[in-house]
Amino acid sequence: MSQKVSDDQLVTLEIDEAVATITLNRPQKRNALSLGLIDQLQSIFASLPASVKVAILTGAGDHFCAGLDLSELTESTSAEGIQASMVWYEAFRRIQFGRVPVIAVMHGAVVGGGLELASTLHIRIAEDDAYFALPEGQRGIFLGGSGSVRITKLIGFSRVTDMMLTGRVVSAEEGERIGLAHYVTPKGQGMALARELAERVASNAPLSNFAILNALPLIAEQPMSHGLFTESLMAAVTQGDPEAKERVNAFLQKRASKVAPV
Ligand code: 1HE
Repeated sequence: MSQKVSDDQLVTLEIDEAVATITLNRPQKRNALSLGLIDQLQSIFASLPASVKVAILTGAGDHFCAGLDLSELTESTSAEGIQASMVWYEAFRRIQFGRVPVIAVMHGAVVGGGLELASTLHIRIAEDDAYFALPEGQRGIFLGGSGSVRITKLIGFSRVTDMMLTGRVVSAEEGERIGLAHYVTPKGQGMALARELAERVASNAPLSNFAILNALPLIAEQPMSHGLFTESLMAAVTQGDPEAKERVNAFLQKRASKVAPV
């Protein structure tokens, strides 16, 4: 589906049946995340029609995202900095704990706040020219878009410490190995894989996808006894749904696909 994009559209949206493709659209600034862009991103996620079951998020141009728009820091006070972080946190919370699973297709720079955004998303595909870095130390600042919580959950605080202290750049391949990406594809093939995965995600029962997005991260933070109790409740809710009954019967009656080896 083609569309006309105006200059003030910092994020674009295309919908093809159940799949929304959302694109950071500020390539001249390497998709740097200004507060205006974060605001548009949040609005787009909030306004997705019910027909959309999965989203793909990517960046226009040669890079996924160059992180925080550093031009916003030149005049800002510490108090304004805290407020800006709160805006990012709220936008990212709504994306991570939303209705719609989001698949990232990353290429070029995925740095600073761009990696914080990526770590908020549910499935991450890196094209083989993608690279990850946390140059906050070099800029004299600190993670401020949830990275010290979300990125450390993905790769551990020790690796984040190394990346931040040394400015180390992590390749797509290493990123996949340590957990920054789930998949690596050759350059230009990330969207094709994302569409294939999106179809699979969209074919799940909506209640299962809800549980994966909302219960799984909460359970991961709970002590074992609480986690197991929460899991049992979520399992019971999903199992009791008519859609689960139909899907289980379909398998038992040999109407559903089997799990096949790769
Ligand atoms: C920017 C930004 C930005 C580019 N904020 N304007 N992030 C960083 O420290 C990464 C900074 N960016 C870079 O290292 C490079 O720009 C890239 C490796 C991403 C891309 O390089 P390149 O050669 O393709 O582009 P460029 O020539 O460096 O940039 C093109 C333009 O984008 C240029 O502006 P112009 O007016 O001279 O054309 C750049 O100034 C501009 N630009 N990146 C503002 N980030 C919530 S806390 C999170 C904290 C962080 O994210 S810290 C990490 C910030």
